[in-house]
Amino acid sequence: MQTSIHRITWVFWLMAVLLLTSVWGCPPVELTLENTTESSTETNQEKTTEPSSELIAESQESTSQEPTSQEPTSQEPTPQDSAAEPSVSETTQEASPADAAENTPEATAEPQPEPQIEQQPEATRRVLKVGIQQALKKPSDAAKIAQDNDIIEIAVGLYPGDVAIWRANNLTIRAKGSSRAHLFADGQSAERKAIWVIKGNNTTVEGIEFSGAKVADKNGAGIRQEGEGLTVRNCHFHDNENGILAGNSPQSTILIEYSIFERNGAGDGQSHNLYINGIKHLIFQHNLSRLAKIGHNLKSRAARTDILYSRLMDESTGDSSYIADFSNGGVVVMIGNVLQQGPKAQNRTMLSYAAEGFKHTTNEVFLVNNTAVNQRQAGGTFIRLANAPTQMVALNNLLQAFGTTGLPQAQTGWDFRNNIETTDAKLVSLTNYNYHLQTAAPARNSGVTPGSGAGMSLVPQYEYLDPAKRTNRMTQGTIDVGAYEAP
Ligand SMILES: [Ca+2]
Repeated sequence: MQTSIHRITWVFWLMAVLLLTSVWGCPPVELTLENTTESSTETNQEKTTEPSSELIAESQESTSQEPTSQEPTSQEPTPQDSAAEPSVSETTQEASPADAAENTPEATAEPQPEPQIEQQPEATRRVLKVGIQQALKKPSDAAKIAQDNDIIEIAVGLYPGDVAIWRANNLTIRAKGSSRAHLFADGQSAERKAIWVIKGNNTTVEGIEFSGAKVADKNGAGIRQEGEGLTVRNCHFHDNENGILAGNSPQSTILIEYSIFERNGAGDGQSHNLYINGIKHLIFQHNLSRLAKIGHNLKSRAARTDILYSRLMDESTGDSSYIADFSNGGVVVMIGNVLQQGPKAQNRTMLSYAAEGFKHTTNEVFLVNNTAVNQRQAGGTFIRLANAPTQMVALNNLLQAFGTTGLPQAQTGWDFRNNIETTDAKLVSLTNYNYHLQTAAPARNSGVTPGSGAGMSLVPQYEYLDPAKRTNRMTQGTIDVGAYEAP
């Protein structure tokens, strides 16, 4: 008797709940479950229908045929951000570890070519916490349920064998804690491509260490970027087949700053510390890229590539092919970098331009206040122009030990001034790669004030500060030649 009364009561309450649910809609918890299910279904479908390495592949690496056009570009709708919200460049100033000691760089009114990826104010964004203390134990747990505009905070520590596909837009994925969260591939990969495959647009990744990515086609990457728009800040990519591998995406801007790339490369010459395919704009600033294995320390097929205030070096043991390769030409801006070609470099060329022919409408080169040292005994060429750009500007570059193969012969209309090519630039230390100037260095006060080009001021604002930081460049009399102003 009591049992059947309980049953009737229970049925009554169940009906009441069903009625309320149909009036007011599903409770939030069911939404989450739905998304999770949908997301994992997608994953499975993709895994079965998408070939593991549809893109890029460097099979065409050294040929002049059109490479890499089959990468699907991002088709996601544009995110619905409000125009009034803070841009990523503002966030940059807050988040960078190097900025605390700086004066305000904005005072120089430089049109820094940074991407304007707009994000919602942080307070309005959902935060997913990841870590052994949390419900979400691993980054991949968060990736399965992440929705547009989420912030994913990953407790620092080691996450071996955890790989993920990020599909939502406007994600900020960052380490929580005083060091980096380390994602060691440990034999695993997402879609047989990478530790993280990023398919969403406008993703920001901060404070993550990626290592050990290896896959069957030897293009295993720390990050495989397939969406449109990416910011990578304060990350470390090492001992992968590629640090970052980005597919063709003609409207995409990628900003990489305060990050370290080392010992990436499968050793086949077709995988690199970082390999950016046909995007709109790559901005690589305040980074360290060293010891790429047989491949390049940086390879870009972007319509425009800015390499600013960074250190790219083979050092004594590195056997990279090029320090930087701009295979399809485009606009290249290099300001304030320290570059070194080591004794074990595979190729005599340090910078290679348009070796696979032009692919973009504007092809111009701007080299300003860089310091480059060749230590390859068999000789080194500072820059090889396989196809000549329509405009080239080379000002205040300091080149040591390139012999007769430093800068190329300037063509009519090109602007080559105040470059110093010497066997001994009197740098502070070659063995420690400290390219500041000695007191007697001829580069002191020997420069010319750079004007503007590529839509920006070419005047150097910063200096590279080891490792992967920056400091303001002082003004001290006439501008010095090279990447550092002497006090
Ligand atoms: Ca000076």
